[in-house]
Amino acid sequence: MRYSNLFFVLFLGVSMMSLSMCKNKQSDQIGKSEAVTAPDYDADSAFYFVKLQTDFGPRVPNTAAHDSCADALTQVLLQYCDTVINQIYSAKAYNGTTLHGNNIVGVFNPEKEKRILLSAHWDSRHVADHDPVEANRKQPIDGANDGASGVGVLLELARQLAMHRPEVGVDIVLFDLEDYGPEEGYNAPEGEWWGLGSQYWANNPHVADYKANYGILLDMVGDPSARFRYEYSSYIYANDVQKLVWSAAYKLGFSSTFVTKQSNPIIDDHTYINTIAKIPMIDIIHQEDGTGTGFPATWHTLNDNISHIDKNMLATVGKTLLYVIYNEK
Ligand code: AHN
Ligand code: ZN
Repeated sequence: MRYSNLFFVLFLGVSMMSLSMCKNKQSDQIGKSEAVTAPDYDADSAFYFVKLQTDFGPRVPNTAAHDSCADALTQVLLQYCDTVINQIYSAKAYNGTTLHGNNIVGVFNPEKEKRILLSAHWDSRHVADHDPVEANRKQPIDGANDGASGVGVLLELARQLAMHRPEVGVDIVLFDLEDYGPEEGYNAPEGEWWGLGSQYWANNPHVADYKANYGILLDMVGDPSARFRYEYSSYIYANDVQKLVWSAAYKLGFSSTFVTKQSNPIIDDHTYINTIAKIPMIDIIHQEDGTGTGFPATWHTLNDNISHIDKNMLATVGKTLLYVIYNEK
């Protein structure tokens, strides 16, 4: 399964490359100067990269599926990036379990001073503690939206960056151990139990003295009805980045998805990038009123599976990021 997936990725890479070369040739022949500010972003390919992850089943830390998925993600990034680093570490969970983490980092243009940090978490939650069916609440989840969607968007973005090199440096950091926080009702000891992987990276970046101009975190970007608001802690730490990204979305016609309305602050991986690494980072996260959790109805349930992923929403977010990246000089 994994090898056939890999061949599909390779095939997709080669076929898309030749497609885009044909396109350039054709526009030369017509002789018109197209105002192309960003290359194409392929919705089907982004969806493929989400399914590549969920096909392993839940990617819960300390399981074989988790480790196999790490290998697959590393292989994909190795095809597209200049350098790939696996940052291996351990962290203590709220319940005393020692978790084995792997932050996967793909680097474009390592020599460039000006850099953009792009992130999502690739682990999936160990318990469906918000499932409507009580009997399901100890089951692990696929995390198609919560985890895999953001990673899928970034993998397709990496494929595009390999075909059309950006002028700035780009670091894709796929955080592990984001979603192993205490389950609903658990009396956890005092501590920062979410975002263990980003806390580790913020204290131990993949290169010494790492700097980026700004960062963008993706979390739950695959629901067909996703809406992204000005999440309040991003607003406090990185409102300029929000404005930059939201105005890119507006230019592309995505103003009904990226809305300029403030919403509640979230503790997520960007929290530690802002507070520990001191890199201004926003969270593009789907928040929703009326579900009782502040998040979409599938959040931390068994319903967070591939059947609720919309490839066009993945492309909306991916195109917005590409626009931002290609407009940096
Ligand atoms: C808290 O619930 C404290 N943070 C949510 C972060 C998260 C979990 N994002 C996805 N899953
Ligand atoms: Zn989660």
